[in-house]
Amino acid sequence: MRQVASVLHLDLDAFFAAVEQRDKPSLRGKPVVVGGVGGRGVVSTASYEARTYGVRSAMSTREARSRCPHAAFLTGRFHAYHATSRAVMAALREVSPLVEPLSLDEAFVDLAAADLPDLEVETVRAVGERLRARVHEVTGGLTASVGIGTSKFIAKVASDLDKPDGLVVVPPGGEQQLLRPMHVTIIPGVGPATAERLRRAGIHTVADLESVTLDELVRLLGRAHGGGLHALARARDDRAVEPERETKSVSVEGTYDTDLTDPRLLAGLLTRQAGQVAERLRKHGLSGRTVTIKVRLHDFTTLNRSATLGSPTDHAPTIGRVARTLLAELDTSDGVRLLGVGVSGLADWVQEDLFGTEEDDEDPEPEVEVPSSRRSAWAPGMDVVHADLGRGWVWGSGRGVVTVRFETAETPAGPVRSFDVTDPDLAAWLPDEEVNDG
Ligand code: TTP
Ligand code: MG
Ligand code: MG
Repeated sequence: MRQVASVLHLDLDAFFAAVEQRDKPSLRGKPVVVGGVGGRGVVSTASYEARTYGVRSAMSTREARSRCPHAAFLTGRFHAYHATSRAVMAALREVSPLVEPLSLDEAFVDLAAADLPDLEVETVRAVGERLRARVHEVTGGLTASVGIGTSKFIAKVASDLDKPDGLVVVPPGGEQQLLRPMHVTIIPGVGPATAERLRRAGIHTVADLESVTLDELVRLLGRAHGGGLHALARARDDRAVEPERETKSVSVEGTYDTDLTDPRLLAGLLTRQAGQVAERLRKHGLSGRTVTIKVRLHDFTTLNRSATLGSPTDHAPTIGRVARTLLAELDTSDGVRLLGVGVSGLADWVQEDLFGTEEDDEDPEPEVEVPSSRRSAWAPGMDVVHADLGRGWVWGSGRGVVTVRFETAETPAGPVRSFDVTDPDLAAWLPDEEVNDG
């Protein structure tokens, strides 16, 4: 715990839903639910308008539909979330070089490394307010909540206190007073199992926890865990803000209209993607040691698996082999809707002699044809472009008809038009692929 409130935590409000409302003006101020829209789908997040009906992250979409039937139910647009996240992280790095992203919408910023005259409460509060305004600006209107305190623990607790669109500074010395009435699950590392064990011992709040001796806690939870909780119950937290290493990656991914289950098809797709990644690595004169696959399952859970090689590669068969091995370790029997391959930890050189003689090792280009289902090809929320009417998004589809609302972040709420699902003038819209950071 520091003597000054110099750890800042920022978390965007209703992140995926807020991006959807930004890009779909007709949904601003309305209930929006983002997640799996199929029968077994799960909610990723809900706009605050939808939360008033009790819709929450991780709830089944079926349950969400029954609680808020008039909400817009959208599948995710990850390219938009990634681009928005990159803009936010860049804005945070304008404040301090020490930024530790925790997820797409959340990061710690170490204000002690920022160029500030002092770290008084009023100074850091002003920094927090300026940062929130800057995030609003670079994201095209998203709001963020900020917490500032003497440790990561306190900053993170604080950013949640006045959500959405809030800022809370916990002044040095105010930590324990803040934590005492809170439930023990506020403490990082106290999950349902630990909370249950504490409950049986009559410990509910942080104040209860604070009154328990170290010996007793160690007896209850073991040395490491008990010792950690003893410290955190007193707001003692010295974890440093650890900036992300600068890693670059090249990746290729595809999303599919139907859940793919055939293992040979999946392996074939990975092989083809590995070839595309290798081609792009070569085009940019890059190579990398870590091969990653990304798999989104039928229920919208996304898995990333990676393996690190002994030396950098830009060799398609090597990338393909590693990717297929990683996939074989996952249970994909219920179907896959997104598959991707990436290479990261990039060096701008390849260890020449390793691959120079292996050209005849190329895997043959696999025959892969992805089955498409007309019905689900137009997922609600996805971006489309029409030859005459321009850009819009899929409002819904069924019975051979797809309905599109023609609007973008830069337009007013736009008109709705319906088309035959096979209309050649209508196509999915995606931003240009790029070699991306992170
Ligand atoms: P959160 O920051 O936890 O949630 P949020 O930004 O939607 O809402 P708020 O912070 O205002 O409470 O998560 C960020 C994004 O991560 C969220 O928009 C969607 C995604 N996510 C999931 O896909 N599944 C989940 O279970 C959770 C919690 C989040
Ligand atoms: Mg958030
Ligand atoms: Mg978050």
